[in-house]
Amino acid sequence: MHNELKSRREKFIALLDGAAAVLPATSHQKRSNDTEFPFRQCSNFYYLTNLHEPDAFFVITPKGKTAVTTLFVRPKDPAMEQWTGLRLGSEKAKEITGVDQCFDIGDFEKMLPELLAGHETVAYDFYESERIWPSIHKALTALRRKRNSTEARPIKTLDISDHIGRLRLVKSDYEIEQMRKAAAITDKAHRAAMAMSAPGKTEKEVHALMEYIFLGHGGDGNAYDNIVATGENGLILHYVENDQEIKDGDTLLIDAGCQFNLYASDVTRTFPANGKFTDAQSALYQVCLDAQLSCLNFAGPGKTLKEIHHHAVEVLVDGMIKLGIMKGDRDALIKEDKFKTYYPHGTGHWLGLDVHDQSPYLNENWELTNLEKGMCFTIEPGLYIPKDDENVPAEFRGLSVRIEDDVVVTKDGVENLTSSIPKTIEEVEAACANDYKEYLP
Ligand SMILES: [Mn+2]
Repeated sequence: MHNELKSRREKFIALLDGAAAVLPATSHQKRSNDTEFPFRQCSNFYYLTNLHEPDAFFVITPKGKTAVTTLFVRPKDPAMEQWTGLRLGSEKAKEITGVDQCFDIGDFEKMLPELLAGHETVAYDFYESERIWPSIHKALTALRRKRNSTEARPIKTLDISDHIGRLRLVKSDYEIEQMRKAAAITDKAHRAAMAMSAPGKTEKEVHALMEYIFLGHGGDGNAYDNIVATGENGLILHYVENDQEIKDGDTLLIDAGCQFNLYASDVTRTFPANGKFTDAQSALYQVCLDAQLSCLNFAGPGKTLKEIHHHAVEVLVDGMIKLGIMKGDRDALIKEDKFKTYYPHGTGHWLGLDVHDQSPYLNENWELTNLEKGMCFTIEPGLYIPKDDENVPAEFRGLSVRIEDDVVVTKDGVENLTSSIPKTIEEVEAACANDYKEYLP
């Protein structure tokens, strides 16, 4: 892991161009009164340190071609540890991260001015401003008071959000391995959901089953709030209540992925509650599947997410015209955004430590990012037919379908990391007939 971290830091330092960088860890977030949400480390901090400690800071101060790496963590405190769990302490944290030096967090504000001195620019993620700026401001004020100092002090700021986002966009072999492990657990959870769901069961039971599988097979839990949507709930794109009963004749749209070592998987499948699609459901499903498979073929180095989206829209609109859901000329329907009634979202997003990974969709020259080997993203076309849309044949009203896989760009295409999860109509119906206990830990 040290070599992996070293290589990440070296690439990051090259982007800093001499600027001193300050990165905060996450703190616990209040849930209610004196309880907290489970701790989840800030992805950027984790990317450069591999540390799960809350309330820590990481400072990188370039000196010529190299840089000094300094970490600040909470001190060992047996009394506090009895209540809130073990702390690493500076010695252990230094060992795990391989940084040059590690101090107690209490020294952070005291030492920050001397770390920043000699640098013209201080770099941080502007999206973390609230947590990091107060400390930087204090350090700059302290440096400013040294009026006779001949040493440079920061007079510029640099937003590292896009820099680190683009760095994180291209995954190392180690990272792809973590994403494969997340995908393998997600496979079990979706298979179990297909097998266990039945009329009379509830969304909540399916949600709980998937959580059990994520955790029981060694994952961190879910990578984002599970969407377990039966029937018309599938029309709500971010439905997370998951509290309704499953009814005969409905489909379930499940968008849920396991997080493994903080790496996300993000998978959607749609399947019939009673194990058999109706004719209308399978016709609509097949249109979405055709678009998804076609995008998997189409994607590869040099393409952009926008081109993949356009490709998906073409296949979806063709299919909808065939089913009588849309009428008119395909190109005109696309040009006038008419398809957005039935397909309102994009076809994919970057994937990694964050389920919507941090990189912008534009490169350093503000042009659309061309796909490169090692980039990970999702391919997730969907169709959502409003229940009261009288322009649409009655049998399709209220139906929804989304099919989503996670891919990594290879030298001549993409590899589907979640290809093992049942997807064709035959595969899905067969998976619905299985025994969910097969997938339990
Ligand atoms: Mn997604």
